Amino acid sequence: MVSSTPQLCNNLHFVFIPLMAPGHILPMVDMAKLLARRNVKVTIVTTPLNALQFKASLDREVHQNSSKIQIVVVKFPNSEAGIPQGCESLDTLPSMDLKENFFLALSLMQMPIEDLIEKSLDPFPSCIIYDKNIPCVAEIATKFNVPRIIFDGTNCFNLLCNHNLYASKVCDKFSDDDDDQVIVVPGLPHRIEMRKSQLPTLFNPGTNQNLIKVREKIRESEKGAYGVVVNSFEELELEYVREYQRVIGCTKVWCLGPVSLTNKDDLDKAQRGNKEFSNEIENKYVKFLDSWPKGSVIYACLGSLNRVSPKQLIEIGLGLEMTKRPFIWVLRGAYRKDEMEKWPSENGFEERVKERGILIKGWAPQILILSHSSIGAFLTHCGWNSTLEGISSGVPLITFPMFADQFYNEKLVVQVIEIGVRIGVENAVHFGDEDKFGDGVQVTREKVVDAIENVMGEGEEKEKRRERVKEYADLAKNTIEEGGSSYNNLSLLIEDILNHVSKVLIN
Ligand SMILES: *[C@@H]1O[C@H](CO)[C@@H](O)[C@H](O)[C@H]1NC(C)=O
Ligand SMILES: *[C@@H]1O[C@H](CO)[C@@H](O)[C@H](O)[C@H]1NC(C)=O
Ligand SMILES: CC(=O)N[C@H]1CO[C@H](CO)[C@@H](O)[C@@H]1O
Repeated sequence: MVSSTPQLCNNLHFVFIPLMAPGHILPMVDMAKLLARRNVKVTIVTTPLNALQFKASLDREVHQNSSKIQIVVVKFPNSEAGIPQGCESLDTLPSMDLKENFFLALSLMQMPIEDLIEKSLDPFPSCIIYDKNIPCVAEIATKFNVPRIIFDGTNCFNLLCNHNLYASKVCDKFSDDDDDQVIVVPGLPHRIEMRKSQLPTLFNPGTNQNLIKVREKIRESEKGAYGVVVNSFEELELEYVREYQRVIGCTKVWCLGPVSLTNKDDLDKAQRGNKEFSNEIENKYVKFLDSWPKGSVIYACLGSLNRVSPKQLIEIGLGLEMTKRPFIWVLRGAYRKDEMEKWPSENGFEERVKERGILIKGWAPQILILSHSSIGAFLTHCGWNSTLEGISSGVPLITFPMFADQFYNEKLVVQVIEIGVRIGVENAVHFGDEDKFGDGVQVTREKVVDAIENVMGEGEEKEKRRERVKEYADLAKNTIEEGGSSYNNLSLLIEDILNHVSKVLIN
């Protein structure tokens, strides 16, 4: 076991290379902390501006827990890739037309990262854990003969759906005009029906040839990975973990989540991902939440990359108003943001709801809010990190998926683990398609109210759903403690790399 070989363990060095986008970096930083707490040296490689985002939280970690974790920065190739200075992450790109440039920047980081590995990382890396969206790491790992492990950022349900759809080629039978037809995802324990447009871009490649090439490269580079680490846990989706492990054969699957539970104390919860977050604002939210009864407040947040049209967002706001229930509504959105930020005051909304509603126009301390006992429902875009944070906090979900893996996550939440209710989104809104559906309203205020009542109201089914999500929250807490499956998987991962390193040494 790990503990019986302390010297070797002392020589282990895991290198993390996260994708520069908050939803991707934060879970990887948490995973890195978990490893460092097991006495394994960890280096997180990122760019200067991204490093600033989690530096405070890491400093505290070093101070309080483990000095075995460090950040090493590599310059972001702004000018070489044609991306404005000051922008080093996917969510701060001034326009999504620059997405291609962003992927170019990632590939340009290959050389500097190789340099770093060759000249400055000590001990020499035992393995690299990286975001699959940075496919050049496959070449780096091959060059240095280091095992590479993919961090995927989703769950095994997702991975299995993609794998089975891809392998069976069922999507090829459907053209884009066939969007009313449902595709049944083959080989799953549940009957999961999807429309083609709701599937990730892998199956809806669009027309940008360069992006299609990038995606193919990513898909290609997934082959030959040593393993996959997943921010999920076996108690949540055991059938799917087992089946995914079975279909991908010798690539190992370690479920290590929910990694956000590493941040136990409130200061860390609030500070996560935001260096400037102040106690004053935190106190304001906590005071508001303290003033409402248990399970009575709605938390609505559609994520940092949301593509919802202003008209649709307004419909959500008016729905929240109609419920007469207290709420916290996070309005940070990437699409036509300025327009939307003016609406609450110009329309009089802010004034009308001021006794029972808080609007957050910037970053929100999501874990801090969700883990407060007065939160009774979470209206979410179903990004995986948010979904998992909701589940881990024992809060039932109202699902409003938009694109990428979000429709899969909706199925998992509503149909597989049955802890949420659909709000009724039918059409995916991919980047660039925001105005495709007329004024962009898919979900009326009445539907918003219905879904909220369906989750928060009285009744046996609703009560059961609330109990179920509380049970999953307990399982989530236990799984990362000693004896839990995620805790065990982390031990097994360390042990596996240790064995691998010793074999390489012997040969
Ligand atoms: C330090 O680790 C313990 C558990 O190992 C955890 O409860 C605590 O929150 C950690 N401290 C910080 C600052 O993360
Ligand atoms: C993760 O842990 C479970 C049991 O807790 C085990 O069945 C599974 O094989 C482990 N995964 C890996 C890749 O070792
Ligand atoms: C804890 C964490 O990583 N939360 C992030 C999850 O993703 C949303 C965006 O989709 C961010 O706003 C959260 O900060």
